[in-house]
This record gives sequence, C-alpha cells and structure tokens, in this order.
Amino acid sequence: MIVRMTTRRFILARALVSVALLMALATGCTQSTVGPNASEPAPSAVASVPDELVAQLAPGWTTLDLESQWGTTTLAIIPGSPFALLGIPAGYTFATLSAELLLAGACLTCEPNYYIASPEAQQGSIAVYEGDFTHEDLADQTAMDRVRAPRGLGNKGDGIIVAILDTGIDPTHPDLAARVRTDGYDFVSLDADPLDETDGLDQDLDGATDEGAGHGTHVAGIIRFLAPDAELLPVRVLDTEGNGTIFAFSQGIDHATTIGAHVINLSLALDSYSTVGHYVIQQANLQGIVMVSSIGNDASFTTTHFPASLPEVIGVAALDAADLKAGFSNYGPIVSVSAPGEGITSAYLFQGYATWSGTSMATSFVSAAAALARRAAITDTPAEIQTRLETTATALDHTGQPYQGLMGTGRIDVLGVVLSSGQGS
Ligand SMILES: [Ca+2]
Ligand SMILES: [Ca+2]
Ligand SMILES: [Ca+2]
Repeated sequence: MIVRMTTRRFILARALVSVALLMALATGCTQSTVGPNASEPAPSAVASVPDELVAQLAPGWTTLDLESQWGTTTLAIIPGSPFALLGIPAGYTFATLSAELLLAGACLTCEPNYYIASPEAQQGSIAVYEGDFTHEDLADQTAMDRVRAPRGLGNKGDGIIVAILDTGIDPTHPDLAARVRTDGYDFVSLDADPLDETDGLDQDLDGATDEGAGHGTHVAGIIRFLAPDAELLPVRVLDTEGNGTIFAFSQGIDHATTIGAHVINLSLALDSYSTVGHYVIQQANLQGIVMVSSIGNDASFTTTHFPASLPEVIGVAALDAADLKAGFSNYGPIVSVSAPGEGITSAYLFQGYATWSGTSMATSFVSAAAALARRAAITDTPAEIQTRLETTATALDHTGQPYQGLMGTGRIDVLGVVLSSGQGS
C-alpha cells in the first residue's frame, strides 16, 4: 500500500509538471511552475506543486514587500486573510525561501502548495458507467432505504445552500438542472464555469483518462435526491483526474463562505495537516457552516486524515451492503457517522447515471442529512448539527470486529435527523 501510494504521488507530481509544461508551450508563456528548482526533492514527504509557497504573512507585511525584497510573484491570495500563494523565484528552493521569510519575520508560517485528491482518485476507484442506468436506479437502491430517505416530507432543504468542493457539477443533468447555482467558481481552470468536464487527457499518467470526471456530479446527485430543494453550489477544486491543490481548496472554502453556503461537502483529502486549509475551515465554521468530509479509502486506522479529522469537520466512513465497514474505508475515533459507500448509483456525465464506490459517496448522504437538519433548525451551530447526526444514527453491531467503536455512532438516519429536528411534516 505504501509503495503504491508513494509511486502514485511521484507520478502525480511528475504529471502536473508535464501539464505546466504543456500549458507553457500552448500559451507561449515561460512563467510556468517549472523552474530551476523543479527537479529538487520536495521539502516534505507529501507531494506539492514545484516552485510554489503558501505564505501566512506576519502583521505589517504585504505581498508587495515580499516581491520587492525576495523577488516572489504573487499568484493568488485568500481575500481578507494573511495567506497568499507565491511563486518561488530563481535561485531559491522552498526550503531556502521559507527559511529567509521566517527569519526576517515576514511570515508566520510557510507551507508547500500540497496536492489534494478525491479518495477515489487516491485509491484508483473508478465509476462504472454502462449507459443504461436511470433515475429509478438511483431512487430505488437499497442504500436509500437503509438511510431512510425522507420521501414526501415538508422539509426538502429549501433555502439551504450546499457547496460541493469537487470536480464541478454538470448543470445540464436532468436530476440537477433545477438546483445548480450559477455563482460557483472553477479554481482549477480559474474561470466562472465550474463545469464537471472531461478533457481527453491523462494528466496524472496512471493509464486512466478523466477518471475523476463526474465525481462532483455523482456526489451532487445523492444530495439532490435526499434534500431535493437544497441549492447546489459547484466549486471546482479537483481536475478531470480527481486531483487538486490545497490553495485551490482554500480558495474554494473561502468562496463558499462568501456566497453564504450552509453546508460544504468535502469528498477529498490531503495527506498532511495544512495551516491555510485549517484557517479557511475555521473561518467557515465561525460563519456557522457545517462541513462534512470523507475519512478516506486507504483501509486504514487514522486519527489525522485531513480535513476529516479537524474538530470543525464531520468525518464519514463507508459501509458495504451488509452494513459492515466497506473494505476500502478508513476508520478511527475521528469518524462521526457511517453511510453506505459501496456500489452507489447516482448522477454522472453524459446526463446519465453511474455506480461508484468510496467514502466520497458515503459523505454525500451525510451532507444531505446536514442540509435537512439545518433547514429544520436554521440557528443550530455546526456542533449542534453534528451532535444531532450522531445521536440519531442507527447503531451497528460491530462487536468483535477490529474497528468496533471506530465507525462513528452508526449509520446515518436521514429521516431520524429530520424528525428529531421537529420538522417532519
Ligand atoms: Ca471551467
Ligand atoms: Ca488519469
Ligand atoms: Ca483528464
């Protein structure tokens, strides 16, 4: 497992360099992320974008100060925050530049622009698209009965905005068209169209082309079914292969917070703690936003999976059809609840439907439940909603199994969440 993951990260880093080269060639621009430091070893075991540094500026320092004193380029900022994404100038590495910035007191923290990915991209779990699935396959799957999908109740999540930080959403999909907001953003391509698209390229050189595409649409389909009146805010932070960066993630959280999202679905992860990532999550939490994230598909015990392990985030593990831990699902004391995650049918590309397995799929059930809880009790804090999700979950008997007590309080009970909120009519 470790060998495979390490190999994959190496390939990913190499592939993104290739993409940057292609983009530079295509645009005639030589100011790409490929520079003299690109071949040097990463400063961390976790792969990151070459020649980029995420700076937390010290009070009194601006990005202009750093540009004039160190020759950095300012690639992006998180508005109203001390965080900026900087291009590392020639002659510096991440290690040497961060050492100087910290020594000079210009920055409080420096970290690499880490790569992130959906758990399915990390695991190599791809969608099964056979072209003949229909909406009924989504609506009638046993997973909907197991989570007690609330059919015909008054609370359908109206007035609630669920941001989906993912590969985008296909707004033309018949299941989704009526609910996709138009003020999302694409922090991968840096445009105002967060379309969940394919590009015909295998950027991460893993032999599968566009294996991440459709992921955000799949997550959105489950949420739309369970909370049919909630508005879906597409925030594209993962590319067609399911990969992205922590800075794009942070910009995405900031965008969802600015728009006024009530719930954020985070079916993605980073194999490290991130200061900028935690900062934007804390800001979102202060605005009352409920955040739900996948615990990962590494089949491992974890206490640190990011961002699911953060106190402001609800961590979700995946169950198989027998309500046992799905073989791929991580587990640990940071899991709040579990949800079905194996063989889940939902909306997909080409206005169709596909089956996909992963903790990402499980997460979407819980985000929908959180949206309904929020609709029922609009002033509840994220912590109160987390407690409601945990206390209403259906307890599962994992007695004697190695992950007993490590799959949260049980299987999400969407109807139970709504009824306990006093808005079940
Ligand atoms: Ca776009
Ligand atoms: Ca690929
Ligand atoms: Ca691609």
